[in-house]
Amino acid sequence: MSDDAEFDVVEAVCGLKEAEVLDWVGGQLEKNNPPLEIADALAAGLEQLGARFAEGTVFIPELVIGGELFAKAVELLTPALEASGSTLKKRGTVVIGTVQGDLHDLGQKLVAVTLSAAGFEVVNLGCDVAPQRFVEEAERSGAQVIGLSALLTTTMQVQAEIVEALKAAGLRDQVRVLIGGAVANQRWADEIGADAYGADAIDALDKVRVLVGINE
Ligand code: B12
Repeated sequence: MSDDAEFDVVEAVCGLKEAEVLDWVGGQLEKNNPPLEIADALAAGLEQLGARFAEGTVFIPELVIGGELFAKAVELLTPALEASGSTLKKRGTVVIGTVQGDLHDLGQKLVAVTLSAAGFEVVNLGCDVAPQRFVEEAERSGAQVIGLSALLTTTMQVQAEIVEALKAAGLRDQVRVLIGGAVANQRWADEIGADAYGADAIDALDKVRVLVGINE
């Protein structure tokens, strides 16, 4: 992606400079830069903000404002994200959500809009979603895939609970489980018996395609 050499978007996100960041997003869209690459650059800013939070140089209010800033930027990107994909809603259904106890929903929203743009029907349950809710929605919607997001070490265990809840409901053979979020990885997916792990929105789309058997 071409970039304005003089503008450091990571620093601007960390500095919570909303107007400048949103202007930059508008400029990137005008240059027809790929919306997911723009989102990645913004996410790198949030990651840096998170690192500063971990080392104690920024605090919760900054994380909240950073999250809101990211959400506004993604709103600006959404039309371009949607236009970049097919509009045929017949490739399959994905139920997605952030697991119980976890309020981080920015990443899963980005995954949801990417899947939707690529022609999947997406049921987004939001954040702090109880295991039973995923089970009920998988059954109701006849989804082929459920996507589970977790960003906290304390909530990743809920991903495992949901795999077990699907088994208990007799649905495990009908629905594939895709996990993601900052604390997830392939090893964790293997350990809890999930079908796949997706590192980011593009990877999530690739994995969903494989899970539903689309080869293109
Ligand atoms: C913004 C933010 C918040 C905001 C969230 C706002 C919101 N609406 O989401 C607020 C302020 C609410 C928040 C609160 C907290 N946070 Co916080 N937060 C962050 C921060 C800075 C950015 C997260 C983010 O949105 N990134 C941008 C998105 C695009 O990236 P992403 O979520 O990772 O998603 C991508 C991939 O992971 C993947 N993906 C995501 N979901 C899914 C799902 C599927 C199915 C797939 C395939 C892929 C996938 O694709 C996405 C796109 O690329 C992170 C730092 C970090 N490095 O992650 C800390 C971080 C996650 N938070 C942290 C903590 C500790 C907290 C709090 C406990 C703080 C506190 N003491 O209260 C609370 C917990 C609240 C709760 N119960 O959930 C820690 C977690 C540490 C840990 N390992 O447990 C982090 C890592 C910060 C840090 N370095 O310490 N936080």
